[in-house]
Amino acid sequence: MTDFFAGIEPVRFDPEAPADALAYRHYDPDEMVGGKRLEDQLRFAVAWWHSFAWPGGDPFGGQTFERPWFEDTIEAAKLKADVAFEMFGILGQPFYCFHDADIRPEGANFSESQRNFEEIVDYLGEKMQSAKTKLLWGTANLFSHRRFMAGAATNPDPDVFAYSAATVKSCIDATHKLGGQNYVLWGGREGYETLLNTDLARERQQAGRFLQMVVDYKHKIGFDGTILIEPKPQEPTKHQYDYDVGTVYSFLKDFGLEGEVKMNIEQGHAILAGHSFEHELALASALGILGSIDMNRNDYQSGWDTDQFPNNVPEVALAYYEILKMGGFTTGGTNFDAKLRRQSLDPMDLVAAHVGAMDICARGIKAAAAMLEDGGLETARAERYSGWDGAAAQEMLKSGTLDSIAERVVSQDINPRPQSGRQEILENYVSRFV
Ligand code: XUL
Ligand code: CO
Repeated sequence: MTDFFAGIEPVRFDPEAPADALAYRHYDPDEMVGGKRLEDQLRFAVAWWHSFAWPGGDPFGGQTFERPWFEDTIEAAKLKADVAFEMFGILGQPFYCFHDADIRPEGANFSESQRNFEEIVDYLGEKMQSAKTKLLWGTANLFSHRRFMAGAATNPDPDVFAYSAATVKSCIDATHKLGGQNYVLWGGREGYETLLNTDLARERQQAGRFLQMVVDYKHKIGFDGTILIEPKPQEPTKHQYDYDVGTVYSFLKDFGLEGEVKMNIEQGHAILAGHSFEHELALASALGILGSIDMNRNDYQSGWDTDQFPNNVPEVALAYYEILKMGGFTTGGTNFDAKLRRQSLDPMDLVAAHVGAMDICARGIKAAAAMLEDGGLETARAERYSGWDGAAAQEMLKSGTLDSIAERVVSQDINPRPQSGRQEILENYVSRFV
């Protein structure tokens, strides 16, 4: 036991807890919601990087957090793992996620980094034997080290492509070994700062080949988790190739991977792309590629990826509505890719942030389940499109031609009568649940 969380007890569901007590007031893991236990429906995960590796910097200042494991040594990495699993014990959430660089010290070369990584992966494996926490996904950090400054798979230098391929291989191996349920690729620097020095067509080809290699390797080693791409339009690069769900889908089609790869959709990234979270979820669901979510929001004033814990029930409810509508998560879950504000120095801040976020998600998904069960939105949608249920409309869609349709418009004097979209009525409806 470390003393990092000294005095903080495991958090329990207690809707009657005193106002200043740390408790889940809405998240009861055993409550049945939408036909499943809430824990199995939400599938919460803690992100290693923000919670245990991030030092609290911003563009104007460096580290604000002082953590006893902030050293690049194996001993410190093990201490960090001890503290992480202590927090998992306090929160009781079922999953966690990591990048290679979050958990191991960087070595002098690839082989040394790999040895460090393997040692810590084994350490995590041992800890997981006595903890209930499982691995939702692993991923490779191909964006922090300076070698990746011009991209990983899309780098102009083939040696960086090779180094990245070796790194991803080792991260898939580790994810497989730890029983991870997904493997995520977020192309943090797979994009460009300026087109003046960029061969966009070539970089896109490299990214496609890289992803084909990832999928081939997954099958080769028998990893049956889901490969997920996490779209983001920009930051850190000015333009990122995995811009949004629609862009990534056309990329997958281009490289024959649409049946192999799904999406990990992050709330804040959707907003950066000029969409709502529910738009990205609804589109991915319609395309059959909705896999998992990163449930962290941006500050709407700063317009940047501030990775804040969720705190807005109506937003969260509309997101879970799309997830429940598709039948819920399979291998995916709700990862808090969220960091504290840099003044939130105390261990208690870290625990309270997750507890609050889990409660917000519980409220959101319960509202979503109630809306889905009530069926008001689906009935309204069905009514709005009911004209398409008729045989003539279906026939037109299937085998109509512009000239045959034009003939019918004239012969039947088709003269459309505009109908109300009933937006305010539907907004009032949603407000009753959230
Ligand atoms: C960055 C981001 C990443 C990915 C994993 O914006 O979301 O943390 O989730 O690499
Ligand atoms: Co993310």
